[in-house]
Amino acid sequence: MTERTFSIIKPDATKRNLTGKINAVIEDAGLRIVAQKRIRMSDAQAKKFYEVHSERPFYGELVEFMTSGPVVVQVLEGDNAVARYREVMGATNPEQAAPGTIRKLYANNVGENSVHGSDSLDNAKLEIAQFFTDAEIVG
Ligand code: DAT
Ligand code: MG
Repeated sequence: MTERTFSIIKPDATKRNLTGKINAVIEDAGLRIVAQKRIRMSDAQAKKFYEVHSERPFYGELVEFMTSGPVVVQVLEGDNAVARYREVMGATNPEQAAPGTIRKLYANNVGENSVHGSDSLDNAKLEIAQFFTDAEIVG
């Protein structure tokens, strides 16, 4: 089934000029970038986006990291895009990520792990709506 998922290229990756390389992995995997913009996430945006992790010990560090530099927010479209992008990203901890995945290739560590991808179709819809209007998504 054709789906849309939400992606973020995180500050550790934009800082190392890896946006194009990561986009190449995404496109080579058969996912289409149907919306994309480079933004600086505000403290309020990052806190809201990661609210589900607010009780975790790394929440403060995570919000600080996500606001530490530019990010590229994206909408990806394709067959089973939510699960497919999770595969392409690799495990949260790059040490556990499979060869060829974005995190294996580029992540610094479990915190600075280069990319975000939605973990369910429902969350994808909510996350896309936090950063894009319908008119900004061109399929
Ligand atoms: P994912 O990004 O693979 O969906 P998650 O939703 O469990 O992983 O966590 C969200 C982000 O929080 C993750 O990409 C990086 C950070 N994070 C997760 N576990 C962490 C840990 N043990 N130490 C530091 N940061 C962590
Ligand atoms: Mg997650």
